[in-house]
Amino acid sequence: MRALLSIDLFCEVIDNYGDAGVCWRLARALAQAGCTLTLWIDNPERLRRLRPQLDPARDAQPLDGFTLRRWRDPSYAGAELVISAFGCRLPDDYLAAMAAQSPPPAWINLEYLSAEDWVEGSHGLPSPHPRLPLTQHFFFPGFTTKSGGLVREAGLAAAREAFGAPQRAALLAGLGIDVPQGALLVSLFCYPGAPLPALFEAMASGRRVVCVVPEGVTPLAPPPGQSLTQGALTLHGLPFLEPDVYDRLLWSCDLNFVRGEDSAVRAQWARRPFVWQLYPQQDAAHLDKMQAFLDRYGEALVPQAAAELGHFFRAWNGDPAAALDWPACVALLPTVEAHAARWQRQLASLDDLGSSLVEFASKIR
Ligand code: TRH
Repeated sequence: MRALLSIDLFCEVIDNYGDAGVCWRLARALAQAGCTLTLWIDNPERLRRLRPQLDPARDAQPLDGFTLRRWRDPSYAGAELVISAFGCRLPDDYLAAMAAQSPPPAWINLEYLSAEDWVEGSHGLPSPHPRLPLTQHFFFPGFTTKSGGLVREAGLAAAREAFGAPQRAALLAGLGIDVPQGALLVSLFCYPGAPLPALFEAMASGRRVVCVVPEGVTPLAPPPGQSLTQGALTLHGLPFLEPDVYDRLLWSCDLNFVRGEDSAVRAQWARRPFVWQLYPQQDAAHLDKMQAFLDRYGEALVPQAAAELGHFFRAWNGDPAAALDWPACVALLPTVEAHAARWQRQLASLDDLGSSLVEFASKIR
């Protein structure tokens, strides 16, 4: 990372855990890299699901190397980089104070993750403020050198490398997960619209599967600590895990169903096969986003495997033209597993999002 910066990062929680999760993860990575960072979040209660040690009643507190503040009348205190996550609007007096600074801070709008081609043309584009002498720049995470890359904190690769069979066994024992010989271990994190009954029915009549489901994902799964077996399928309820534990669960599974943005990125760092349910959008726009990702992800797969994986993704994401073929998905796993490791290496060769942000901010300031 080029230069150490002071950073204000603003996060407005819209729904679910992704807004808070992405911002927390980025804040932690930038703090690890030596930046002095304040994360202003309007809903610290939501972040508490991920970081149970935080106290939402406090206006300011240290967390994971940065300062967490409730977003309430923020005052600009000279940060060199200001990041508005996902287009959130900064208060006028805060903007006026930014504009009064000489030179003004670099100001970045951190956008949602997408593999679509237009991202490369929009990444880094300036957007002058209509009244103030300030310019905001659009910054896109992504999968290519023409984007900002993905959050990859220091130590992730080493931790993943050091996680072998004994660590996996200890993790699963600690979570009360029993995987019989020859069974597939699958983690499930999805939106309510996912075709779960069809998936569970297919799993129940195929190869033995242990499907672990964090609390709050679906009422079809048993509560944390309990299991339910039907045919070849055992559903096992888990608590909502702390992010670093969730990572290790992703590293441990034969297949991970993930959703939204942040869990999908973690599944890619996990080097394991995954199925991604995108955040549902109006007019099925998420299907275009999904296809754009599949086009990139599937480039180095043999065409038939890429087509079959694409078919399963489409069915899982609600494309009525695709049927959910679980046996085909299981048959693909060895091929996709080898591919997932190649894909992870490709992503790891890109600059990570935190480094790209700091580099970009140093250039535009
Ligand atoms: O919760 P999400 O659906 O968040 C979504 C998306 O970010 C979406 O793009 C955005 O528009 C919307 O929010 C507002 O899914 P996501 O992004 O995977 O975030 C979940 C976070 O929760 C992620 O940081 C992983 C974490 N997690 C845990 O830490 N422990 C767990 O047990 C589980 C299941 C998830």
